[in-house]
Amino acid sequence: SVSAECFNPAEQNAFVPVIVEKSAEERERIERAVDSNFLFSSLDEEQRNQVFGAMVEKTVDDGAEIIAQGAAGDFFYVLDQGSADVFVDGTKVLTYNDGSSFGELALMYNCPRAATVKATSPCVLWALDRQAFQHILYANQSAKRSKYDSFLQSCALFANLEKQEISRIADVLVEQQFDAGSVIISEGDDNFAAMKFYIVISGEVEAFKGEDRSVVVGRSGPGDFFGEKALIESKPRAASVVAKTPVQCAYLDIAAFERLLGSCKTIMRRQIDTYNVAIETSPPAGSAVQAARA
Ligand code: 1OR
Repeated sequence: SVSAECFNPAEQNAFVPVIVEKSAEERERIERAVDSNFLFSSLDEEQRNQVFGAMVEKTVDDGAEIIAQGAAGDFFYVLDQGSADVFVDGTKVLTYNDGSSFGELALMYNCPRAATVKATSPCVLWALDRQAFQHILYANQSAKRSKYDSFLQSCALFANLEKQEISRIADVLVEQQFDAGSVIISEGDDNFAAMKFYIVISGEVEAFKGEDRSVVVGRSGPGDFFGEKALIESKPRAASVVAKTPVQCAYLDIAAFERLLGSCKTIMRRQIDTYNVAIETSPPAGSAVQAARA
């Protein structure tokens, strides 16, 4: 097993970012590709410029192995155009399409590649080398560990996890704010590659069924989670989830959810089992049942 020790930028020699000139069109393509990506979500403008500057375009043919499980980590990739499959020990576990990113684990934890990623069409990728990744992207990420460790430890869902496992969740979660009234999850959505699992940090969300969103089927508040059902059951979103107040959430993408929360699925399934009962009885606000049926 691999240590959860983070790369510590303070221990490294001064880093001089390399800038590879980009056209406005190229820059726009990178921006679009990383729009919803967890590693880019908390960068300021200068850091974004550094990352975009350091990225190099790579093209690969259909069938090419972009990453080989077990190899040393060299690059982090953002998929600009094309599709790729992910294999762990020879079993296909995930499909990536435009805007997906991968190859962060070996760079974050200095461990061998955890999966093989193989192009299933001609692909255009943006590659960020290890040094730039660690200095710009990950230096920024690791601050979240101290910020979120204790909150996550207080969540009932993670009660059975080791401290190191919780730290790894903190490393990859993304903060997202929602204004009151914004739709976080839409009923019927079946775009699995883009699906997320949410933990409520502050505020309250409500889950609705039906187009007019008149029937409330659940509420979640701080420490509750939602969005697990579609991921666990591989079914479209069963309800819409809307911010009732301004809400601060932390989310994991589907790959991180599968990788890090496998052992929490029993607890989640127990919650899912309560949903059908709760739908008829319209549970009181604040009870834990509710983590939205989505
Ligand atoms: P890496 O640097 O290890 C392979 O290179 C990449 O595949 C890895 O970073 C992730 O970005 C990506 N387990 C491990 N790595 C995965 C997984 C994964 N999915 C994508 N990658 N899964 C867990 C399997 C138990 C699959 C989750 C759906």
